[in-house]
Amino acid sequence: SGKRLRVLVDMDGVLADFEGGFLKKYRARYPDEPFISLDDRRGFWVSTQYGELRGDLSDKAISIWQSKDFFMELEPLPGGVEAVKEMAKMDDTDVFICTSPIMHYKHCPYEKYAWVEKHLGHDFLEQVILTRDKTLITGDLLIDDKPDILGVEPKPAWEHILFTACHNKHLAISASQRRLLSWSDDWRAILDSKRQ
Ligand code: BVP
Repeated sequence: SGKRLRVLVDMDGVLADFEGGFLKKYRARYPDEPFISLDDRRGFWVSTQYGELRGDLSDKAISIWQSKDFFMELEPLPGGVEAVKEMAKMDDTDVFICTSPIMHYKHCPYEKYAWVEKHLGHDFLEQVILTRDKTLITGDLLIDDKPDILGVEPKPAWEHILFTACHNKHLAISASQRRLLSWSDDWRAILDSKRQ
């Protein structure tokens, strides 16, 4: 035994189905506009790929996640809530949800807290970190679907574990980087590999 293990878990694309929720609401709101199937998604930024499809679709995409109830109504990704609950009960383990709210702040920060309360319980609100710069947060692991996590700290404390998502599954990753393919993958072994 050594010091406690600190695990940072991203929310959108790791615990909450941002991509699925986006596509469903985009198609409902803009039924006559082209869309990108989840299979054809490339690149972290949905708005960028929609803008490449047609210039005006970037703003239409952005309008979806800026809308009331978008973040609140995201479905949990399979096994994520259960994994986080199990992690939080493990000896010598602290788990935090580390998520970047959008800058259109009317609904998103509130709804992220409400989502955590609904799916993980009121007490879990103690574990929520909202930050636009994850490099400032110290931890042993950061489980996140964004391939490049950059900020003002050039040497973040955490090891980034790339959580597989529709937009990153085709990416070649460096020899040193590790992936978690889904919550059915062996996340316990990744945690154990960081314990002293
Ligand atoms: O809350 C999500 C939505 C937003 O960025 C946040 C990513 O947070 P993390 O997963 O890194 O914690 N977002 C915004 C855009 C475009 C904005 Br213009 C996007 O295309 N995709 C996206 O996820």
